[in-house]
Parts: sequence; C-alpha cells; structure tokens
Amino acid sequence: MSDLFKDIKKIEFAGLNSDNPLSYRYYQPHKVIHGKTMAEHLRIAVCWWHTFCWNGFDIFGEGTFDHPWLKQNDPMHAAEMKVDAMFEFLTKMDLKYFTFHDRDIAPEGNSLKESNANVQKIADKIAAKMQTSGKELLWGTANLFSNKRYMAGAATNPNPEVFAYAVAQVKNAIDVTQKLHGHNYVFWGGREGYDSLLNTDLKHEADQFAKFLSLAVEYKHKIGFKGTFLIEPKPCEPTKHQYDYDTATVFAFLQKYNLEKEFKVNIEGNHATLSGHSYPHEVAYALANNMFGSIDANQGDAQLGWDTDQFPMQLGDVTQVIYMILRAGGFTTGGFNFDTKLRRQSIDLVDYFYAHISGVDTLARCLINAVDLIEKGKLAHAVQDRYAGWQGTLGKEILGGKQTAESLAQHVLENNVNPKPVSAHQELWEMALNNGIK
Ligand code: XUL
Ligand code: CO
Repeated sequence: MSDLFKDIKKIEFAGLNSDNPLSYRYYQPHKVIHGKTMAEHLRIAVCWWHTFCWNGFDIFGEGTFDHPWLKQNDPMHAAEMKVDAMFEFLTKMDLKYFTFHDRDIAPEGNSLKESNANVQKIADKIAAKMQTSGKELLWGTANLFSNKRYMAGAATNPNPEVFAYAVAQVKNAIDVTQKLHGHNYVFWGGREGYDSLLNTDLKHEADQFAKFLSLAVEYKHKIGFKGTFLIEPKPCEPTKHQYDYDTATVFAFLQKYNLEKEFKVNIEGNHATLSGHSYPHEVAYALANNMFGSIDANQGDAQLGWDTDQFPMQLGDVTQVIYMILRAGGFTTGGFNFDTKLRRQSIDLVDYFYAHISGVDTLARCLINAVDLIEKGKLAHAVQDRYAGWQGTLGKEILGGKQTAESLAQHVLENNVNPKPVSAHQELWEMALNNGIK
C-alpha cells in the first residue's frame, strides 16, 4: 500500500469516551444491529471528485490545497497517485465503497479516443487494487459538464453533435462501471437545464433528454449491465433551472417517456433543501413511488443558497432518513456516498480524516437512533393510527373501486355521516423523534 497518509493509522472504534479525534465514537463496521452489520446497512462510499480532484479553488480564489497528487506535472501520473490515495484512504478509514466521474479518475485527452484510453488505463489500476483490497464501486458516472463543449448542456444541447459526443462518453463510462462491477450508474444532469427561456426550446430539450436516457437504457440491456441506473435530482446550479429539479419532477418526466421502471434516484441531502424541500421529504417521496436508490449524504448551510457539499451533521434529518430507509427494507444496490468536500481552509491531509470520521459517525449514530426508534416502536403509531379508518369497510370499498361519487353521496346523506375532527398530535411525534436522538 502507498503511504500518502503515512502519519495516520487505521481508524478504529474507540467509543464515546475517546478523546482521540482520529477514532470512531459510533461506527463499528462489523457490529450487528437490526439484522445486519453497520457497514452493510450504511454501505458508505468516498467520492473521487471532491476528495482527490478538487484543490480548494472557489470562484473568488485559487486552490489552497498542496497535496502530493495535486502537484504532479504529468496528469496520468497524478491520476495514478489519486488511485493510491483513494485505496489507502478507504483502507485506513475501514470503508468499502468509492464513486467517481470518468474525468475524476483520468485526464481528458485530445480526442474521445485518447480520453477513453486514459480512463481504461486507470480503470485497470483500480481493478487491480479492488482485487487485493476487497473495495467496491458503489457507482460510476460521466462528467458531462466541465468541458466547454457542454456549456449548453450535453443531452439537451442545441447541437446534435454534442449529444452524440455525450452518448459516446456515457457509453464508455458505463463500460468502465460494468468492468469494475459497479452497483449503480448515476446520471446527474450537470448542465441539463437553462439559463434563459428566451433562447431555449423546452419541449425539444425534454425530448432530447429522454432519447439520451433511452439510448443508455438500451445499451445497458444490450451489454447486460446489472447495476441500477440512478438519476440525481438538483434544482439549480450551475444552470438557473435544472430539468431534474427534484424527485417528483424526475418521476413525472420518466413516466411521460415510459422510462420509470428503468431508473431510481440518487438523492443528495442538500439538493433536496435547495429545491425547497427537506432531505426527508425527498427520501419519503422516492420510497412512496418505488424510486428510492441511493444517497449523497451531503448537507448544506442554512445561510447559503448554494451547494456547499458539507459533511452531514444534522442528527434529526439523518435519523429520520435512516428510519424511513430501514422501514422500507434498507438499501438494495445503493448506499451513503460522501459527495462532500472539505472547507477550503482545511488544508491539512488529516482534515480528510476528521471530516469523514465526523460524517461516518453521524451516519452510524443516526442508524443506532433509527433502530432504537423502530425496535421500541416509538413512532409506530404516528402513521398507523391516523389511517386506521381505511382498514374498515368504507375505506376498503373506496380504494377497492366499489364506491362511486353517487354511492358515496348517498351513503353520507342517508347515514348523516358527520366525521369528528381528531388531533394529528404532531408535537407528540416530534417529541418522540427528538427524544430518540442520542
Ligand atoms: C453535483 C453532484 C454530482 C453528482 C454526480 O452537485 O452532486 O457530483 O453526485 O455527478
Ligand atoms: Co451528488
């Protein structure tokens, strides 16, 4: 193994009394809780992009990080070092999964052929590392937004040649994901949206987008890729309006084009709040519509209206999210991905560890909370009792199609139906959730 993080030893569980910041307080990967190990429940991944590619730049200032893999003159050599950094980091953190965009793992060449060759070469190195380490690819994806050819979108670009280029790039990214046995493949519509309606043909762009997804689906089935296709909703940024606004919008779009059976969603916590929803809302909506796939565990900052990609600390939201996921049977192919980045003043290598340990412990702590809420049945009646009436004759007949508007009117009039208002006890359930957060 490389020694890029040579001053840091493997992170171990040390419990709540530990004052060593380089230890887990909650996360015990092999501990069985609610029928599975913590690692199996959470399926935690580290992302390539923000962790090893971003150098701390923002729109007002240059990169602030000075890490070895960011200082190499030869981009392929830098790419190889990033592979070493990822696998050393996963091993030291005792985490199993990773995620990447094609352009994160290997530099873009002078042609797509050259770019594909770069990706294949680094993928071979990744495959070898996976073999010896047992680490796995949670999802792969294509970066269809950084290169200026995509400034007006990829699939939704007014120029069909850009569309063709994007399809060709995605084909290669799916091939690589399949080769590395990826559990999922993600579509985030980086620049699929608009900046001005004055020069945008919304209907045309929607048709293009659907065609793009259909071609990917067709190809997936042709090559027998077994992973799940995921769409990652986000309402804005970089464009002022992104077409995959939120889960409901994605679901409606997919249904219009008969694609809803082919995709699930990758929900990112802060994208949910940017769309004016809560993080639990997006998860609940996805679960309710059989669209739930995976999660990017990022949180935002309540004072900032952009995607800050911070490590999760919101115990209430995360507990509620894990509670819902567990109640629905847990992740299948998905998991919790840290699509998160350090603050640009966190310039030491050890900051990667502080950040991820904090994030992993948030997930583990909220898993423990959620299991406790479930096993003690603290919230069990919140929903069950409220809808109990639907288990009675009237409820069953309505939903079973045995009633019409006329028969219901007759029923109400003849029986002088006069429903009594009942309390929803919202504060009682909020108290139950809050008291369950330990
Ligand atoms: C962008 C974002 C992406 C996707 C994958 O906000 O979240 O990293 O997760 O393209
Ligand atoms: Co994301």
